[in-house]
Amino acid sequence: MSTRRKFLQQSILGSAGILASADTMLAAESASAASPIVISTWNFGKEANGAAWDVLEKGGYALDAVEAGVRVPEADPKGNSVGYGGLPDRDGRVTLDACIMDEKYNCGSVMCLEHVMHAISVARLVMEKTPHIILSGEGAQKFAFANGFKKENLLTPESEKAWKDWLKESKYEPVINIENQKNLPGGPYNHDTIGMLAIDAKGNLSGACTTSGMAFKMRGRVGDSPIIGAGLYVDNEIGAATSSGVGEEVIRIVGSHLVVELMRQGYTPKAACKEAVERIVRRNPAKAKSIQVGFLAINRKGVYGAYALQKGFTFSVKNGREEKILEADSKW
Ligand code: SD4
Repeated sequence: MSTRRKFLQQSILGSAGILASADTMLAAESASAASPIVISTWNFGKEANGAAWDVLEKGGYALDAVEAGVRVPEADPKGNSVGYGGLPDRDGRVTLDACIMDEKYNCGSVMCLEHVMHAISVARLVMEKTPHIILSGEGAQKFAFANGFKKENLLTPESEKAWKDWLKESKYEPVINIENQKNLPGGPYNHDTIGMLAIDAKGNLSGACTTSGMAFKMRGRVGDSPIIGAGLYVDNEIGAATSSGVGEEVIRIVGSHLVVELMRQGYTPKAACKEAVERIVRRNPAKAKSIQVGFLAINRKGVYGAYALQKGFTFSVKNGREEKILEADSKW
């Protein structure tokens, strides 16, 4: 089939909304690798992508784009799974996990960071200003304050109320697709971790991932999101991947790195995400049925794809031609 015919066919499928089930080929088929694109997890990625796009469309750097993008949900008190307004741990403390990675394997991460809204920007500073990759807890906070970050209270009255309600039974049962649970604070704005991947006009990739982690986790618990290779991985030669869902299951399989390595072996982004999900299922099918994990990936040509354990894992896409929210295919 000629490239033009393929592109037309793809456009028709796209306008009929059928693209969600396929690896999306628009960027690969219709433009060179020098077409900026940004993709991110969940519906709230749409607004975040807008901020990233402001950087990308001016020819800006993918790393600046992903940092600017994920700062949007970090600052939104209505979202209860990222940054300000995030649901606390079982001791009532909001603790943030975040990491960032550029096109040269440079990376930075903060774990269990308290009282600082923009964990992603602290992670970037760890990458750029220290000889280390990860700072955690008190040390991460000290570093943030020393670099001019303000001390802030991240626990909103809504999240505090949800925690107090939770304390009555104190049962730890992670909720699948928390964004669909209308009984939690924030109404339609409940969402999970944001993982964002971008390609800039030079064809370079970067990624960022930031979260308040699983609601009502044990004090000190760290999920996949700030762990390079688990919640996020970027290899400029191949592509990038990120994840959302129950972090423990993602860490076990070093999920995002696995997805990138599968793409290196020739898997399409969606097929790579699917294989990572299947690995979680093979380990413990019963457990896999009761939780959500979703992977989102892009290759260096701009082809992207996603796959999840359960229905309802959405992701947002923006490039020079379109802006949309898609639902990933899923195992169940
Ligand atoms: C974690 N992966 O802390 C994060 C939370 C998340 O959907 O993405 N929830 O395990």
